[in-house]
Amino acid sequence: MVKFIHTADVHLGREFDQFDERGEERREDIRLTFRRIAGLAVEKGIDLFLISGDLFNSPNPSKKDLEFVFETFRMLRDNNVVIFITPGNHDYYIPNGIWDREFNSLGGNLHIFTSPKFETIDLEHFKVSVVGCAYNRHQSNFRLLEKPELKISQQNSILLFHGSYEYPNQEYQDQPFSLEEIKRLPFNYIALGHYHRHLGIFSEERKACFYPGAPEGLNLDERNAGKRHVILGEISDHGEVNITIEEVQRKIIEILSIDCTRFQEKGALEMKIREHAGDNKILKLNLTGKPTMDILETIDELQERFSGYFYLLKINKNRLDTPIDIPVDPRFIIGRFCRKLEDQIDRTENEDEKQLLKVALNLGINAIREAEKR
Ligand SMILES: [Mn+2]
Repeated sequence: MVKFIHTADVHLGREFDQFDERGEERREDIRLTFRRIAGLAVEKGIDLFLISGDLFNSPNPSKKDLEFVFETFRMLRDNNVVIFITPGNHDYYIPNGIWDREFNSLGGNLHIFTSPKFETIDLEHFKVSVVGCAYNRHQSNFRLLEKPELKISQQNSILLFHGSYEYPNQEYQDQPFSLEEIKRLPFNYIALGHYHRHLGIFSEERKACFYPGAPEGLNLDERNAGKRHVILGEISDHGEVNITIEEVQRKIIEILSIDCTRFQEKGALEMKIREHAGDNKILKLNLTGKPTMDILETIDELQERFSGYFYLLKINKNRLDTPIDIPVDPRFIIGRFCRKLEDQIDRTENEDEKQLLKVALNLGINAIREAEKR
């Protein structure tokens, strides 16, 4: 029997532009989560540690991240864990780059697939052949899994691959493959990387294929939202595969849309936001719909009032429509302003421009009201 753990898309050294002043903390989060995954491997008595690409965010990671990974790998080696890595499209292989230089002293406990052609490592002791290849950025559209040349001499086998599974609303097109192509491969387990969303492609008695997903959410979008996982697996000597999935994240990203049209007064809107609060929560809040004038006025304060309820709160007001009870009385500046902008919005055909004018109208309303209070 062989036991493995599978991760991918850790993206150590990620820039985290969307996370404001929290960027450095998020970089530390992914380090700690990666270490947690390594700790889990030791705790569970894992034999093989599989990394299916994009361990680093770039082919030239910082010294700090390199040292961190080296330390983690050394800890794994000292616990008899064998590590397999395929470079991905972010940390792609460069001759004499990090994959050639940095990890040599780990010896036989670490295998990096540096060739764009499939390479096989036989582990007779575990009755398993481990196959992998480096992501080939010079031929990223090539369908490597269409007619792969594979050498498998052991009874059981594992493939590591960094590429894009084609399914409706697919996200990327790097080293693409179809369900048909991947289903006819002979492996007991296929360890995929590239998609940040966790995705099980198939899980049968003797064959399983998974994307673990990024172990921490990396962008403020649906693909990176929700709980994050690693995959733990076992292959028996007879080839039966057993998979379990473990949650590993430190922070959870949530993307929430609130339609302000539903709320008559601000208390109800605030209650709705509070329902989603959490110390480890990164909330991206998209406000939509037609607010009342009163709600529009309080929206500017929401960021400040609710920041403390979340690890990070990002409010997007740019999708809001114009208020329901918009003032149009021409005796007042605000009425004339609103009429003028509404006229322009009506006349504009381009949707982006329309939305921009709505943002301008909403900002203008609050600015004028603020000025009138003084
Ligand atoms: Mn990738």
